[in-house]
Amino acid sequence: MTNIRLTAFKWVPPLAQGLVRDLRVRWALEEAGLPYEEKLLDFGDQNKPEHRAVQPFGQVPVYEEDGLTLFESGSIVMHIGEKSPVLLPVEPGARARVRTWMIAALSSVEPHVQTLVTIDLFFAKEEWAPLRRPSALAAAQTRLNAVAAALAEREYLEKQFSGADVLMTSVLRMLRHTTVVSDIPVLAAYQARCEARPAFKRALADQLAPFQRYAPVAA
Ligand SMILES: N[C@@H](CCC(=O)N[C@@H](CS)C(=O)NCC(=O)O)C(=O)O
Repeated sequence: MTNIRLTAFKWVPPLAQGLVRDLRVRWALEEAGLPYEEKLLDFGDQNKPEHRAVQPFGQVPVYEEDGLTLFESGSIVMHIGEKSPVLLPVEPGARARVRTWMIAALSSVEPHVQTLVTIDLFFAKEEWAPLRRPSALAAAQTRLNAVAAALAEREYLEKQFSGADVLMTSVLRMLRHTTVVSDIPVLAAYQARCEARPAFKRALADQLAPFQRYAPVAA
């Protein structure tokens, strides 16, 4: 019996498979050794009032635990971190630094990465896309080079693997349709190191499993 329930999508198109933000939460739960149940949303369910009541923007993930309901993947990973020193170290200074890198992943790096992803995956055919893309790419690269500089002398964002690496790696994964990460060897090695963790592999397999099960049948 588990008291944790994670809301995710039943199916998403291949371009989003392995990237949907419930993966961050699954990964954190696996690292913490916490079992959970899934609640899988059908297409359109995210806009129903019952889902909007728990996720105001009609998105996933949603995390439920003993009457506590959370949205925002970063907040959820921080909450799970409170239960596991693998995600949030015990020493107060290290704990604060991990939180700092978690926020950095989500507020200093992800927005630039998301801008590039949005142009490439959703607006590539727009007349303005070739004009906007170079500056979006440059902004993402500037932030990623700064992360690479921080990682030059160490394997993880803090001394040991933490929830900050869950979030930063998840952000780097969003660029899988480009060579932006592989062009920065320190970052590529860091992403590979984090993704080699058994907890990540289990989380990814668990996100992908329903997508196989519920894949639309071609007419
Ligand atoms: N800041 C939110 C973003 C959540 C988000 O963008 N979720 C996407 C899937 S990765 C979603 O549900 N998209 C469907 C929609 O926006 O309608 C978080 O980190 O939880």
